[in-house]
Amino acid sequence: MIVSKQFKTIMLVGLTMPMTLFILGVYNGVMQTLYRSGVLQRQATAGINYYQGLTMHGVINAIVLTTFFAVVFGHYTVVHYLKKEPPKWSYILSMTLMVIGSVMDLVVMVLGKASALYTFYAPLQASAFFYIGTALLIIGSWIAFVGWIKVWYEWKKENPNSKMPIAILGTFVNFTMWFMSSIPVIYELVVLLTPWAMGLTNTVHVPMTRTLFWMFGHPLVYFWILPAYVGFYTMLPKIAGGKLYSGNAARLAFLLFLILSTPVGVHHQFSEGGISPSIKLWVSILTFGVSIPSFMTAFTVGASLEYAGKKRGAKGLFQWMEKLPWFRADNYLFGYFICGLILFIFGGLSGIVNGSYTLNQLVHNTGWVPGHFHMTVAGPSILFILGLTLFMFHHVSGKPLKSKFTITIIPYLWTVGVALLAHGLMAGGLMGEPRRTNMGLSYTNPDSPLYNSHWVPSSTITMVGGLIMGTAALLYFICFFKMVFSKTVTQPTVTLPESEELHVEKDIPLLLNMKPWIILAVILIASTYIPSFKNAFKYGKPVENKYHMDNPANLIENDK
Ligand code: HAS
Ligand code: CU
Repeated sequence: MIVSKQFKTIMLVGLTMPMTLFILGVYNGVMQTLYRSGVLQRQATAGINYYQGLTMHGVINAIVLTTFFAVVFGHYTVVHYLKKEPPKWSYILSMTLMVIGSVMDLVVMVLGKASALYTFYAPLQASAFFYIGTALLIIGSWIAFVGWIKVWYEWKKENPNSKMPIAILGTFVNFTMWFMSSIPVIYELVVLLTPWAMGLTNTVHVPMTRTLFWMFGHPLVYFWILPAYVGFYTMLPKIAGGKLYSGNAARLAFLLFLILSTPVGVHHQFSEGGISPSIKLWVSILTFGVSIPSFMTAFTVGASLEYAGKKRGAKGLFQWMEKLPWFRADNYLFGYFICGLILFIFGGLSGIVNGSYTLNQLVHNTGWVPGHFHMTVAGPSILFILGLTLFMFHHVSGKPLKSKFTITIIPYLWTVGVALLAHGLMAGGLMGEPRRTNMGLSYTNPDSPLYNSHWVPSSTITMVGGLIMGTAALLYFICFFKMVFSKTVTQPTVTLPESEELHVEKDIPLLLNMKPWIILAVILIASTYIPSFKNAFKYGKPVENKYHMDNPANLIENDK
């Protein structure tokens, strides 16, 4: 479909701006691995200190880039499937708020006034600009969703007998979950943290801010990955040369995410004393529950790929894997999808280790956790973002994609990097290596009394992985910006590969109506969060708190 000039401009801003910031995000990621392995034995490099860099790495890569992408991909999917642009006011206002919010975040992070990490709960404190900026970014993304809902109702009126396309269901599930789960974080940002950072209140309720953050923080990770799931179900079977094995299974998987994503946030707080063991047990069970839609995805997408391989003449149990379109420059997207899926097998399994209440005690706050999440968010999520950013920019701008060979090998190179990085982090983590620590100042520095030789090989493997990821990213930036700075040659269009379904399946009314699932989601959220907040108030209270940025101890408590 041909799109308007304004829509094209907004889409191109939404793709280019976060990708430019991503350069800084990736740089700070590579620097992390140099600090941790002991290659760098100092507090800061080029005026950016360790925690400032770690905050930029997390905020830019995991909050800014992912939110922009989810919105832009949502616009693109809605236009492709519902054949209508969202209302102009919605996409312009949404993008304006998101850009203002991200610029605010960027400025204070660069000035070193917001080194509170991407999880930003108290007692670490950032500038009020950071909290307001982050709130604007999130609220901007809600406004895009309002525009899509309007388009959906118009489409439904014109097509009363058509089902909601799977890609639209996936996008709407994602943004409904995102809206519900970002209400607590907006409350945290605007009502608790901003006045505290401005000095309008003297106290802050630390467990409360942590619980509110994680009520958002877990659904946030699904917000990163569900756009990729939309791609795995609706695009990958076609790209691989096959068909989607089951449309109903895809719909059920998305709806299960809607009900199970938010109530499990407490699994990030298993080590917190203030939350009762019964809540933790319940959350551990629900966490196993939220793995089910991913296991279903492994089955449905795996079966779709097997069908594609067999259509190409594969025989036996495994030959279909060989017959898939690996390393094909005329089908470069395949690499971005399949590499993400392969990493996610290990990312998902390590997540289940984390979710097991007792095993969590072994791995919590060790390198294992970033090992896990680099195989999820730096795996399928980022690879999908990288692949689709090239694809969407190319179509919406009408500019040619150059360096097809390089674009094709980037995901494979990136995957080798992630595999090494995650292996190093997880192996080190199992030996107790801490996360979020500038180990070059201590544990991996032979001159320090804290030196621990066991963590040198693991952090060195992590660094090699980080350098390979950095190289893949550099190649990507060259290819992407080469396209950005080239001349427009075709009309701006919106088009997506669309997979057909393999079987004609009976319609199941429950899978075609989101309302009962939204009600069930609210009930499940209440089942964990009413008792969790009761606990937070029972065992915690607002405390006075003051910091020096370079000393994360409560100076007021220490003075007493
Ligand atoms: Fe997680 C911590 C549990 C999924 C991200 N997670 C994190 C953090 C992040 C994160 C960022 O329960 C750190 C937060 C922080 O800063 O402290 N996570 C889980 C579980 C899952 C899970 C049970 N996580 C994700 C995803 C993420 C992500 C997805 C980002 C996108 N996670 C935890 C827990 C913690 C945690 C605890 C807290 C740890 C702590 O103590 O701090 C599940 O959703 C995973 C289910 C996935 C599967 C895999 C299915 C496999 C598929 C691929 C199939 C492949 C095919 C290809 C078909 C069961 C779909 C075949 C073809 C060939 C050719 C081979
Ligand atoms: Cu989680």
